[in-house]
Amino acid sequence: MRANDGTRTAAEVLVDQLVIHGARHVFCVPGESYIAALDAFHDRDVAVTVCRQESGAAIMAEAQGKATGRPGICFVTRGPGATNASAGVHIAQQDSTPMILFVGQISREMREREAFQELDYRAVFGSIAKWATEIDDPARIPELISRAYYVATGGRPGPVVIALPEDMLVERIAVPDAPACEPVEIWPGATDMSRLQKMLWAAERPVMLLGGSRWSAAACAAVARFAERFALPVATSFRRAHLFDPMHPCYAGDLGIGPNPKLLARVKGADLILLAGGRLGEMPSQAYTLLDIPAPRQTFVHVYPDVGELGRVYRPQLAINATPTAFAAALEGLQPPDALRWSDETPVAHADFLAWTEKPTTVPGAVNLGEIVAGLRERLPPDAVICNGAGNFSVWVHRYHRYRRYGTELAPISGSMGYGVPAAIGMKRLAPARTVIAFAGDGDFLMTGQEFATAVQYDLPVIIIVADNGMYGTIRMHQERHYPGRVIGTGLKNPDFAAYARAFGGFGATVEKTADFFPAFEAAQASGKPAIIHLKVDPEALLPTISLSATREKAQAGS
Ligand SMILES: Cc1ncc(C[n+]2csc(CCOP(=O)(O)OP(=O)(O)O)c2C)c(N)n1
Ligand SMILES: [Mg+2]
Repeated sequence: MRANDGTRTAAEVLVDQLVIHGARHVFCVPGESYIAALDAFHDRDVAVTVCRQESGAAIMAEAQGKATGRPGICFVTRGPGATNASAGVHIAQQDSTPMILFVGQISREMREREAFQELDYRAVFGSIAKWATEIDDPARIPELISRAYYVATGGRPGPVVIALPEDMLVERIAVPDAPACEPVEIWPGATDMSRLQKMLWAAERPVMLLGGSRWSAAACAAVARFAERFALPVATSFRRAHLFDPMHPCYAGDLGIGPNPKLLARVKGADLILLAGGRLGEMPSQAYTLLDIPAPRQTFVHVYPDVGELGRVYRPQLAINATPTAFAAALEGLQPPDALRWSDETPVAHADFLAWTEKPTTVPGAVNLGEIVAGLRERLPPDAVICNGAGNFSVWVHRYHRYRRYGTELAPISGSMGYGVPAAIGMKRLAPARTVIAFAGDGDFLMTGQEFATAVQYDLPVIIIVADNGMYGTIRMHQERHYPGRVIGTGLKNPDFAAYARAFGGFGATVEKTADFFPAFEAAQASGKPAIIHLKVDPEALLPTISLSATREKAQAGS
């Protein structure tokens, strides 16, 4: 109950700041260390989602941050709560997602004795968060929460970790609120844009690559108009395919894991690369082999919202420090040259993409994940959100799904297993009317599968498709490549995932043939419950392009 004397507890001040800055959701696992903050949510218009493990809670918050561009909020307890949540913090860091993790902390007077679950959060999160701090003085809560929002959303977004001493949270204070944070746009200069125009006018074979965060539906639409006016082939970076409509005639494909070799050749052969928003990290650069480091052979234009990234790996001819949203708006002012020398090539690039993704390859076994993903294209609304974690199963998802709208892809750039299930739950909590699907591997699913209970608890009918091949397939693949036939530590004995779903109060179905998937999917939708569809996938179906035995034989033959 709040007092009427103009004072608030520190916990109340904290929760009021979150509301002012726009937080409407919080994901948590409770702990006695921050029970005063939990209580302060009691009378506020914020949906609190209680989770089963802190990694799930942190990933749900990260997924909301990814989906909205505003910090996802997570509360966990000290020590083990914080270390469990670190999984989500690392994802937010690598994926450039705004997020704030609040950690209950021991009382101030016990510090430095290694009290129960005591950790130094500045030290623990120092290298994986954008900023880690502890609030000692309740009077500074408005200032520090405002700063946390600016840090999490500004420049290249990322996670902030804030420790809250238990005794601090119950202190009473009279302090004014801070105004709401307005994320800072960084506009490209007129000189930058005219230099870019000149470079495009001089180009013969330009390619645009899109990646990173800080986009919006409007920015993606502006880029699509720019691409159209310049007839520019556009590719998307690893797990950022939703930034450009794949059916747009300028779309050249997805630079992810196992990309279309024709796309790689096109990027290598380009004379100008315009990289907007992304970092061209290890995955999209194919282990840093795509461009020369530090000086790409191509004319390289890098647009990024953090100067620290410009020139860090690739030395750009033109570096533009700008947010993707501002840069996309500025593109409207560029004029195409009279003759678009590359315009005959753009339809070829798009045709290469269509040919690569149109018809799934045949794979060993009765369940073809490619056909399932491709079959869902026709059945899903264009705003359906597709989530996934990490594993070879995701190669089929990224190759055959068509992310038609901005914000329809929630996938870990950081390659963190266990991402898809909590991401789907976080997304469904945010947008209950949208269709939300998670693809998971058998290994991937059980890293955070207990959050299925959270989906049931909050009545969130997500559909989780588990591709069960009885192994940590990706690692088995690397094993067969490097140590053919020497299988160790990669086999899995799995539960009946459909029965698991039913035991939690959800819908479950098992699919052993591709054709049985679609009726099972319809039944899952009709059930109105959170659902798991257990796909029995043949372990021989290692990748769309190669079987398990062929991988082994190739390695044994030394090729
Ligand atoms: C949290 C985490 N732990 C370990 C890994 C290393 N890893 C990458 S893929 C993979 C196996 C994935 O297995 P599964 O989910 O069954 O998918 P599959 O490859 O079999 O399709 C592992 C262990 C990782 N990426 N993330
Ligand atoms: Mg597997």
